[in-house]
Amino acid sequence: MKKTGFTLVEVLVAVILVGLAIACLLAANTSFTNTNAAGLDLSTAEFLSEQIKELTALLPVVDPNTGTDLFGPEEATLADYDDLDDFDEASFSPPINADRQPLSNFAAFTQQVTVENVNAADFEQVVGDHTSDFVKVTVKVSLNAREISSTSWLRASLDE
Ligand SMILES: [Ca+2]
Ligand SMILES: [Ca+2]
Repeated sequence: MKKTGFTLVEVLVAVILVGLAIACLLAANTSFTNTNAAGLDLSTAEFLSEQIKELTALLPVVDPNTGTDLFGPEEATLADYDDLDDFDEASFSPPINADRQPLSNFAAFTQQVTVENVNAADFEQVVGDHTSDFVKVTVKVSLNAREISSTSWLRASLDE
């Protein structure tokens, strides 16, 4: 018997194989895109945490005028905040940069700041406001109300 072309079954098998290959490529591409997007969001979150760190780096830990009288903002507006605990429980959406300006390009992101005194012997242990020389600042960044990163660092009031 002489074969002159492909049988219907051979053609069908070939079509199915090509279809499977395309489906696999599409799936791989989608997961790559998702991973890429998540990486980009994390980089943005890191950038936004960094803005708060830079903004507060030069501020004293306690208010220059009233000292430890009050924990929290003595001033009415962000522009006048002049110590670290002024930023406790502050939430910025759109997020702000190190110059306290809103970053409207990142409007879907939120910076949530927490300022806590921690035990000098155990930085994991939160103590009463203004009862230690060490302060932990935490910035949580969320995208569309979903938290995507949390960054903390320490400041000491000893260095002032
Ligand atoms: Ca203040
Ligand atoms: Ca304050």
